[in-house]
Amino acid sequence: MTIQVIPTTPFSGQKPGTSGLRKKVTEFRQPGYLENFVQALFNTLGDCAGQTLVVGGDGRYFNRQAIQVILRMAAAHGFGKVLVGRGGILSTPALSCVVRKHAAFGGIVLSASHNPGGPDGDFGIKYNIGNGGPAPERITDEVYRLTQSIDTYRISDAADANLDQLGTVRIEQMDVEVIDSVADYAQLMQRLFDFDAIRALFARGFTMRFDAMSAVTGPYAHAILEGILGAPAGTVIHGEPLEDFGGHHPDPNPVNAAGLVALMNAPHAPDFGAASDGDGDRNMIVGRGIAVSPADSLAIIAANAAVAPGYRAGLKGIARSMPTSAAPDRVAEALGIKCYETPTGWKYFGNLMDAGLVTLCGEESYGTGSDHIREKDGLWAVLFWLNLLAVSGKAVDTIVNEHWARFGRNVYSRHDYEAVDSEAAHSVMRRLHAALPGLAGTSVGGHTVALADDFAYTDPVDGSVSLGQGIRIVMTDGARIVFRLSGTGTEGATIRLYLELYEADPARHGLEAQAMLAGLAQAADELAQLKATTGRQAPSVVT
Ligand code: G16
Repeated sequence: MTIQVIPTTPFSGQKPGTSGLRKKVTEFRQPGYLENFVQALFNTLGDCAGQTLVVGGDGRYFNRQAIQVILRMAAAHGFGKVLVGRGGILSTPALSCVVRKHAAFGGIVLSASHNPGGPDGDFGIKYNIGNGGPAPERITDEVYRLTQSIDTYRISDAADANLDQLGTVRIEQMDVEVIDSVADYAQLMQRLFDFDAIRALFARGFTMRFDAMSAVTGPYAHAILEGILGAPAGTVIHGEPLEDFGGHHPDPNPVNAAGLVALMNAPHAPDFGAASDGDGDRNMIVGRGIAVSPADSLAIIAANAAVAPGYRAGLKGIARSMPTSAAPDRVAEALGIKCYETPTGWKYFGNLMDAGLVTLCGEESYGTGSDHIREKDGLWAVLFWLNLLAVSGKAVDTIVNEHWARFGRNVYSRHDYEAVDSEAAHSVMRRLHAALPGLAGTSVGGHTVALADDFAYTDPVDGSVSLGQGIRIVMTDGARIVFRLSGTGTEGATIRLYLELYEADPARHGLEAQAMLAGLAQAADELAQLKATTGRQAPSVVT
C-alpha cells in the first residue's frame, strides 16, 4: 500500500447548497470530481492525524464506490479510524448519533436526501462536524474556495475494503471499523421514548403502516418497529434500501407518498401511517383521513413533550425555519419559552442546540427533530407520535383537532415551481425585491402588509449574519407570503411559494387548505408575475 499524489484540475460549481453538494450521478462519476471535493474538505479540516471519522450514506447508486474513495483518501490524510455503517448504510440521523456517541472528529454523509436515485438520479456529499450536525457556512465556503484552485489529491492505492462484514480492517495506518448501522441509534431512541407504552399499544392490536420508500430507513424501521416494539410483520413497507429507491421519489409528502395517503383515507385504514425520505431525516405523519402538516406536527410535539421520558424535564426553547408556519410559536408562547426563526437549513439549528437555547426544531420541508442529535430525524418524529398515541389513547385526527381548538390553526401550503429556467426564476425574485420597499401598509389579497423584507438572520450564539434568505410579506393578521429559491435542486431553479393564514374559529378548521389559501396564492402571483415570467400555469408540486 502506498499513498499516491494525483494531479487534478478544478471542476466548476462545487459549491455546497442548503445541505451539502448535490449533483447528478453523472457529474459525480467524472474522474476526480468526488476526489477534488473530498481533498478540499480535508484541506479545510487541516490536521486530522489519529482522528476518527464516520462515513455512511443512504444506499443510493454510487454510495459504495464513493465510500471506497473516501476511505482511501482518509487514510492518505492521516485519520486514525473510520467508522462505516455495514453495507455503507447510515441514515443521516444515525450518522449524527454515531459521531456524537463516539466523539468522532466529524462525519461524511453520502446522500441527496429525497432527490431521486439511480445512475441518472442525484448524488450528494455533506460534511458534519464533531457535534454531529451539518458544517456551518464558514467551513462549506472554504471547501468551495479550495475546489476552485485544487491541483492534486492524495489517495492510498489500497484495495477495496469489505463493507458487508462487521469488524475491522486496515488501510495504511487507519482502522476501518464496519459497524451495525442500527444499534447505536436504536439505543438512543429507547432512552428518549416510552417503549413499554408503545409495545403495549401494538399488543392491543393498534395498526400502523410505515413506508420506507425503498430508502435508508427500512433497516431501522424493521429493527425498531417490528423488532423491538413488536409491531406485526408487514407494518414496514418498501423496507429494503435500493440503489434507485425502486423508482420511488423518496420525499415523504402527500404527493410523493400518495399511496400511503390513499390507504389512510380508505375504509379500514390502519390507525397510523408514516413515511420517511431517502436518507431518513424527513418524516410524514398521517392519521385516518388526515395528513398532519410538518409545522402542526412540531407544534403538537412541543405541546405534548412531557409524554416522552426524554423530554419530561421540559423544553428549553423551539426553533423553526422562516418559511415554516408560526404554529410552533403559539405553543412556545403558551409554554413561556422562546421560538427562534432561522433561515432554511438544519445547519442553522446547531448553534442554538449546542448553546442550550432550544430542545425542538422543525421545518416545513417535513423535517422535525430535537437536541438528541444535530440532524432532523424521521423515525424520531414517528416514535414521538407513537408515544403520544400510546399515552393519550386518542386518534391522530382527534389530537390535531384538539390542538387547533386550543391554539387556532395556521393554515399552510407550499407551492413548488420546479426546474424552471434559472434566469426567469431570478427575474421573479428581482421583481419581488424591487417591490419590497413600497409594500408595508398596502393591502395584498385583502390583508394589510405589516412587514416586507428579504429575511436576514443574525445567529444569536456566534453573531454570524446570513443575508438573502427569502422574501417574506407578513400581514397584520398573521397571514404570510414567502418566496425563496430552493438550495437543493439539481436542475434549473426551483421557486418555492409558501402561503399561510391564521384561523382562530374552530368552525372553519375543517375547511380545505388550498381553498382557504386561494386568494393569497393569487395575490402572490400578481405581485411576483410568477406564472407569466416562468410560463408555468400551475405549480409542479403542492404540499
Ligand atoms: C434540506 C435541508 C433542510 C431544508 C431542505 C429544503 O433537507 O437539510 O433544512 O429545509 O433541504 O431546502 P430547499 O428549500 O433549499 O430545497 P434535506 O432533507 O434535503 O437534506
